[in-house]
Amino acid sequence: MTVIDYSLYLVTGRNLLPLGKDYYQSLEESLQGGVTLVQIREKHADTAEFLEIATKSKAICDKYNVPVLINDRIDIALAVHAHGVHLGQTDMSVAQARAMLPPGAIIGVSCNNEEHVKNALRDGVDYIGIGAVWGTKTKKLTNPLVGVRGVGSLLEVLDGTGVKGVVIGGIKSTNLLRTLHGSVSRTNHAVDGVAVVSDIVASSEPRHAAEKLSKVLRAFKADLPISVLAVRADSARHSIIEGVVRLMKVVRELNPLVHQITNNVVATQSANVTLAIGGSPIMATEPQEMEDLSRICNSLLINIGTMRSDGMLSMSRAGYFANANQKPLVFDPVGIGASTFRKDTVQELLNVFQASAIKGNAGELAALAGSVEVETKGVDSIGSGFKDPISFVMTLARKERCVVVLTGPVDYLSDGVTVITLRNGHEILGKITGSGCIAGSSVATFCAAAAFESQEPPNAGKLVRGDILLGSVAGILVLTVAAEVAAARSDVKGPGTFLPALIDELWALTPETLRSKAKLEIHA
Ligand code: 3NM
Ligand code: MG
Repeated sequence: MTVIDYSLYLVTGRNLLPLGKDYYQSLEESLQGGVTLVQIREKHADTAEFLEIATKSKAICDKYNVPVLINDRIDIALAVHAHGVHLGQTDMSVAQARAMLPPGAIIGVSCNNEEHVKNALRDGVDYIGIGAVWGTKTKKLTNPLVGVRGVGSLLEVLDGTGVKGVVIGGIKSTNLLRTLHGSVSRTNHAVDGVAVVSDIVASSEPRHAAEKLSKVLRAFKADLPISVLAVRADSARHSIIEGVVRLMKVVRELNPLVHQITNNVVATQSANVTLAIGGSPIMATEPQEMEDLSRICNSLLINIGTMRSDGMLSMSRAGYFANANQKPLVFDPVGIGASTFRKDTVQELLNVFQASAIKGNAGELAALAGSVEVETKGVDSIGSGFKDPISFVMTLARKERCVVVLTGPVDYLSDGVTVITLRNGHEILGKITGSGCIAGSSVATFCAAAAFESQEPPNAGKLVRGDILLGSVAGILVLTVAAEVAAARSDVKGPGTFLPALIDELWALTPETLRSKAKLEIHA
C-alpha cells in the first residue's frame, strides 16, 4: 500500500493557468517543486476529455512517484488506476465509492463543520479536506468559511482516529505559516497537509511556487504550540528581569519602528510614549501602504478603540502582512464587550491575522474568551476580575495560540505554559485616558526589540521570531515602574501633571530603578 504524503496537496485547476502555460507542463513543474499528492479536479470536462487528462496526468505523476486522486468520478479513478478519489458533500456516498474501488483505495471527503467530520469518520474515510479556511475565487463556496481559527475544533474530532486532515481554500505562500500556526487543536493536533489550487496553478513558475510552499511546510514545527517559549517556569526570576534590562538597551540603541493603528483618543500619547521608551512610532492607517510598511516596521500594534467599519481594511491588511513578514503583532481589542460590532470585528480580524500577543483588561479578555465572569462598562471592566486569573490567561493563550496580557491592579501574562504576574503600577494610571492603550504601544515596542535580538533564522518555521513573552513582560514592567516613579514625584499633583511626568520617567528609567522596583513572580 502506498503511504500518502499529504503535506503539499495540489488540486488541479486548468482554467487558472496563466496565458500560454501548458497544463501538463505546469503539472510536471509543480511536481518538481515538491508537490506530494495530486487531485485531478475537472468540473466541466466531458467524460472522454476527463479520461484523457487523467490518463496523461497520472503518467506524469507516476514518474515522480506522486499518488493521484480523482475528484468525484469513481469511473475515471477506476479507469486510470488512480490511488483514490476525493468526494464532496453532494457526491456519491463513501460507502458506495468504497464498494466500487479496489481495496486500499484512498477516499477523502470535503468537510466544513463538525457534523461533516463525524459522518466522514463513521463512513471510514482516509482523510478529510477542511475548508474553506480563507476566501477563494477558485470555487464558488456554498458553506460558510471555516476560518483558520475554526480548523482546530474539527481536527480535534480526528484525535486518535488516524484519519488525516488537510486544509483548503485560499492558502498561499504569504499566509501558509499563519495557516499552519493557527490550524492546531487544543489537543495539539496539527494538519497533515495543505491543499492548494491557484497559488501553484496560476503561477507562471509553478515549480518555484511549490518550492516556496514546501519550504515553509518543512520548516514548520507543530510541536511549538505557542509562538515563543523561551521563558520557562524554571528560569530564574533574575534572568527575566535581566532580559527586560537587555531589551531596554536594545530599544534605545536600535529605535525600532513600531507601526500603530490605534484610536484617535490616544494616538498622540501612544506615539509620545513610544518615543520616550526609545522606539520610533509610525501611525499610518492607509490600507494601500500596509504591505510596504510591514516590510520596514519592526512590529505592529492594532488597537480597535475607535474602530469604524472603514478601518477594517487597513487593520486586516496590516495584520496579514505582519504575519507574512514574521513581525510581532500586538492586538488590543479595546471595549470588545461593549457592542456586537466590536465583537464581530474582532472575530473577523483574528480570522485574518495571528496576533503574537493579545492585551486587554479583565472585561475585554472575558468577552474575547466568551466568559461571563467579568462585566464591562463601556471600555472599562467592573468588579474584581477572574476567580482564577492564572488559569484563565494560560487557557486563553493556548486557545489563541499567542501570549496573553491581562492588565489590572495585578498584570497576568502567559504564553500558555508559564504565567508571570507583575504587581507594579499606580492607581493614578486609571485616571488618565488610554493607560491600557499606551501599555499596548509599550508591549509592541519591546516585542520589536525581542524580535530584533532573536538569533533564529527567518525560515525557522515560526510565525514570529524572538521571545514575545519577555517582550510583553518588558512592555508592562517598564511602563508600570515608570508610573510608580512618576506618581511619587512631588511635582505631580494629579492626572494632568502625571502624564508628562510619566513620559519623562519612561525616558529616564534606569536598569537600577527597574531592578529595585520590579515586583515579578513566575507561576509554572
Ligand atoms: N474546495 P485555492 S475551496 C477546491 O472549501 C476547493 O472545500 C474548497 O482553491 C472547499 O487554493 C477550493 O485557489 C478551492 O483557493 C481552493
Ligand atoms: Mg464534487
